[in-house]
Amino acid sequence: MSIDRETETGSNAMAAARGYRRIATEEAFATAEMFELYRKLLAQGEPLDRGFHSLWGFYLGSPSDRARRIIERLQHLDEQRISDMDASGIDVQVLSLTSPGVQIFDPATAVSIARSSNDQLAAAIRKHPERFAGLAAVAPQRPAEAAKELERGVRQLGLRGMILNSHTHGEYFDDPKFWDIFAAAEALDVPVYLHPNSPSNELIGPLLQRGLDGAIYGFGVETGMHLLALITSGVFDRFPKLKVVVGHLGEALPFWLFRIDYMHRATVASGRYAFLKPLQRCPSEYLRANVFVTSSGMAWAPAIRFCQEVLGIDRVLYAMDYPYQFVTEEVVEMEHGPDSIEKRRMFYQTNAERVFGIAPPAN
Ligand code: 1DF
Ligand code: MN
Repeated sequence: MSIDRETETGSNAMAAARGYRRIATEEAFATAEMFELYRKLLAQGEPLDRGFHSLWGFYLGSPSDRARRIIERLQHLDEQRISDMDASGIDVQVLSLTSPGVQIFDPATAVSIARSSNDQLAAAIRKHPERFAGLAAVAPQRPAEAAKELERGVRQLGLRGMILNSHTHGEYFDDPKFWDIFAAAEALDVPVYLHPNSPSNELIGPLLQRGLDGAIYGFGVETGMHLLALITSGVFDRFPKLKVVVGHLGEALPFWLFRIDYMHRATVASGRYAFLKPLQRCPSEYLRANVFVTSSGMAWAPAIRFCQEVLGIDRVLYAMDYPYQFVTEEVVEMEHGPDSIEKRRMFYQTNAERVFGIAPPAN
């Protein structure tokens, strides 16, 4: 029996004893090829994107333990990653190309790196089909080609949806020029994971000055605003079956729902912005109908329970955010306390199986 088979059997046995698998849904990888291009962008004089330089200037330039461990782990798509999963009790990782993925590149480079990273991801999944699933990277710089690459990723490579890393050179997906991408996701019935990016050049100023542009808060400001902008743009009226997955417990939006509903209604009714159009439903209804949230980076039971209460128990999924927040003790956060095994199973396993179309284990 090979080492692979042994660890897969080990993970199956533990999941059976526990009563469910743990599926982690926002888990990052990178390719050597992409990092080489990131290094070239960083070496150019005037930064094209200040957030990119802040984030990747740190990870690819810092001698700190954190940066070096993360850069190494991002590039593991084989036994080393699986041994980290075994050590932390993760049965399945849903993998996606780390942020901003190809969205920082020129259009032609973005298209080509998206394809090759999807091929590399699919090869890793073929080798470890019980442990890995994946989301396609696409180049929004070319929306029609992004739609085609999603289709190839889903139909030919077996990927379970797509990842979009918030803004692309300051452009947001509420712009209808990108909506071919959403049309494709809806038609293929696969989810779009709206993952953070560093705030765009227009948003980042005061955050960067204070060292708050990263995952501590800037990511959430950028990505929560982006999700709200999608909702208010009417994208879910246009694509009512579109499913969007958002990490970090919905980038704070669940906590804001009451105020957003009230103020959206008041703002539209007063005609304050001609372009802010009435929607078929109130903003919170789209969050409950079209959005799923994951617990990436938010291993905190009160916040997770709040989301389960206001969004629904079927809309909150487990995620770790490996390797950026690889903390074994955090994995079992929702296994303390009074929740039933059925509720835990939904959080750790079955919601992810349903949203990402991941087959339950064979036996
Ligand atoms: C960080 C966090 C970086 C997350 C990420 O991708 C990321 C970080 C570059 O801590 O710098 O995906 N995260 O989702 O929280
Ligand atoms: Mn992440």
